[in-house]
Amino acid sequence: MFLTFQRWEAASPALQKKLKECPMQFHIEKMTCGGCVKHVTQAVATVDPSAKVEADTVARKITVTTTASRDAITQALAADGYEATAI
Ligand SMILES: [Cu+2]
Repeated sequence: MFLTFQRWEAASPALQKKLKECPMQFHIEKMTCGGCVKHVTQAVATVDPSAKVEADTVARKITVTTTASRDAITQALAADGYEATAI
């Protein structure tokens, strides 16, 4: 019983980190090619270097999995010339 509890405690911080990493989607009108995706990914990395970015240039959408806030991501993208709308 005690051992089980200890194991749960050990797993708990990792689980909490995972829960705080939220996927969020943005529409970026100007993101039309791989070059744009590179810029967008770099802009997101300035806020959270471990963020995951999945881009769809056809739908002009990105999915960002990050611990950063939606506002921080939007601001970083705007600063790089890519106006992003949270969807
Ligand atoms: Cu481009």
